[in-house]
Amino acid sequence: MNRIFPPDARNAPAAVTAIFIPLGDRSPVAGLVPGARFHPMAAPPLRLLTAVPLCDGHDSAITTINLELARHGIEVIYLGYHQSVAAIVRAAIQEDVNAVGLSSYNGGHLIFFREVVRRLRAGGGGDIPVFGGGGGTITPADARVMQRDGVDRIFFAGTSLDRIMAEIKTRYARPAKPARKLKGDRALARAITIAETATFTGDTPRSSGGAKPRAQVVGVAGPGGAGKSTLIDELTSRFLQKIPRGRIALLANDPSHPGTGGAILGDRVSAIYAQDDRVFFRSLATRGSLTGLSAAAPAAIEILRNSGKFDLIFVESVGVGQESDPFNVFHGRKLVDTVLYVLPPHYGGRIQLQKIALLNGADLVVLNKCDDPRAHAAKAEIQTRLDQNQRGQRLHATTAATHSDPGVDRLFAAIAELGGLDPARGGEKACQMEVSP
Ligand code: B12
Ligand SMILES: Nc1nc2c(ncn2[C@@H]2O[C@H](COP(=O)(O)OP(=O)(O)OP(=O)(O)O)[C@@H](O)[C@H]2O)c(=O)[nH]1
Ligand SMILES: [Mg+2]
Repeated sequence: MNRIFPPDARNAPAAVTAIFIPLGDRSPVAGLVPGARFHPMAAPPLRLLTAVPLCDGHDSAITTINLELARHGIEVIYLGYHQSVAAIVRAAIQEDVNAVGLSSYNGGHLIFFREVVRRLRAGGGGDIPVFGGGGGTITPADARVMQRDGVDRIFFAGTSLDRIMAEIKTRYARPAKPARKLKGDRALARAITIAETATFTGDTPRSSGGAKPRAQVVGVAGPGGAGKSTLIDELTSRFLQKIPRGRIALLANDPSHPGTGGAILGDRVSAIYAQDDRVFFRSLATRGSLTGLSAAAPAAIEILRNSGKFDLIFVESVGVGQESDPFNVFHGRKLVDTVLYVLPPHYGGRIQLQKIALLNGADLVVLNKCDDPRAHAAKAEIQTRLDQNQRGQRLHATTAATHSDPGVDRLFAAIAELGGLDPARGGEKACQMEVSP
């Protein structure tokens, strides 16, 4: 069965592309945010979560707002439309955002916003302000009721984008302080925020110390659009099926815009299986790091590993180039236990394959998009390239766009075997799966 994507999954890449389009004097090139630069900066960028509630397909307003936020140097984690209260609250807590912005046109705003505030409070995120808008569907009288229910701010029809941006920047800019009272995923999320801030301001992030590490960390790299996020999501579904009592963490790196410093962190949009409390998903913007990972990724990996809460951790790099080595395979200490390199069938030809350094260093190599007619020839070409390495690397062929692809099953089995995923902790079948095709 083909994967059923939230329809907005198609919008996320478009939105990312759109922030690169020159728009006259509003273009990043023309300096929409004068003086925006990555280093040094007094404060790290604001991180906001945005979404549209359940039973609401009006996403054109939030798309406009998202792009404007990114142009103003803000990092936006966009969840998409038709989102439940539970999904919004889980994401807000795991992403440790400065605030949650909702765009609601379905008429259910009084109840929906109140429920988000209530569940945030119940889940340890009561300090995360909730704001939003819905054009003329939210009246000033409604807004007064909503504010009494704990909603921070409603922006009405006719408010200029400049005013909205200025207000968001002043209202929600607050430094993330270490908070000892935080518990569970919020405490973990805050530790990552602190490490991210420390890296950004040039301080050395503190090691989290803590419990005995047991997680297997798998770094996933590959060119932009190869299907890394989709594949990780399908592997997450295998984990949830095979290891019923385990937990999995996903650390998704996405690029910051070099001109504005803003970002639309879109990997979460295609993470269908992250809607489960056994999945911890955290997005990181690269904030000027050109390695393929945020400079805070090593600290974040250490925090997740040392938390002792996870059996498996996937770290997704941004789309990487031929010489990239995001997980430090060739120099110094490898950042992850296993490196998985994903290629689509349209990589070029033999010469391009020769140039991809990570094909020498990867533990697992995947040809994804095997539903593409070019995959047949690509399989033979890549396997020949791997044979030349004389490391016994075997190529995995997957079609991550389908829900029950046997290639993904085999890949998960290989990962489970490499990481010694313990079936006793959760699944009698976990390590009995077939490893070879
Ligand atoms: C565009 C539109 C559509 C488009 C949506 C396209 C899309 N992908 O979003 C289409 C044509 C598809 C559509 C369909 C429908 N629509 Co319609 N739609 C509108 C319309 C004309 C504009 C909404 C809009 O995007 N405005 C642009 C934004 C940028 O401006 P704004 O709304 O003034 O918002 C301001 C602030 O509130 C703020 N803001 C808004 N959100 C947020 C969020 C954050 C975080 C922040 C900071 C600020 C902010 O930004 C703006 C700044 O000035 C409104 C009517 C109207 N004039 O509002 C109806 C309207 C919302 N639609 C309506 C209806 C009924 C429908 C349909 C059910 C119609 C039908 N029978 O099929 C469907 C449902 C679609 C669905 N699946 O949910 C009704 C809703 C009635 C209600 N809730 O009581 C409205 C009000 C029209 C009406 N008067 O009847 N719609
Ligand atoms: N045909 C086909 N499309 C796929 C497959 N896997 C993923 N896709 C599609 O490829 C596009 C990119 O997928 P992503 O998973 O976002 O790719 P990515 O490598 O994470 O992209 P970046 O994070 O932007 O580098 C999406 O439209 C997916 O639906 C596949 O096996 N076959
Ligand atoms: Mg991705």
